[in-house]
Amino acid sequence: MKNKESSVFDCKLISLPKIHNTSGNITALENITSVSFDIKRVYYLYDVPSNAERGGHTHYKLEQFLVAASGSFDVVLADGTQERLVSLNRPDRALHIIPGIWRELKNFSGGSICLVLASLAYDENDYIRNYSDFIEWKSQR
Ligand code: T46
Repeated sequence: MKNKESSVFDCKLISLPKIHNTSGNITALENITSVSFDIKRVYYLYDVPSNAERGGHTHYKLEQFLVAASGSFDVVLADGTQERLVSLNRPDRALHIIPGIWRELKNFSGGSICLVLASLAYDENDYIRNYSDFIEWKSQR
């Protein structure tokens, strides 16, 4: 599927493996077995004020797994036609965001951490940060 044609419903919630122990749990993620793309970059959002909003952009090529490693937050996905709200609140669940999807992150709980596994190195040229530009680009199918 071309990124211009991607839909919010192509973004899936993925159950991550959890090794349970009475003294605490472990989730280990490896390329291929748990993540459907090669992980080229890991970053995380933290110390986010509860009234702050992150995101507000789309990516031409980047794929990501978003995980609430701690706490919770909401992700609003848009594809130019439909919107979808996904709440993340478990470290053993990931939201797979495919290319060509607008995302906004909000309602961060205190102490929350948004862990991101990404398929590419950072490249500002991979972003569309203006919503009107995004809508125009999506409409050029
Ligand atoms: C996404 C959400 C969930 C870098 O220099 N390297 C990096 O790897 C990243 C991610 C950011 N930056 C710089 C670029 C900006 O000057 O850090 C600054 C803040 O980045 P941005 O405004 O893109 O942050 P968010 O939280 O809005 O978005 C980030 C990711 O950029 C994005 O891919 O999906 O987290």
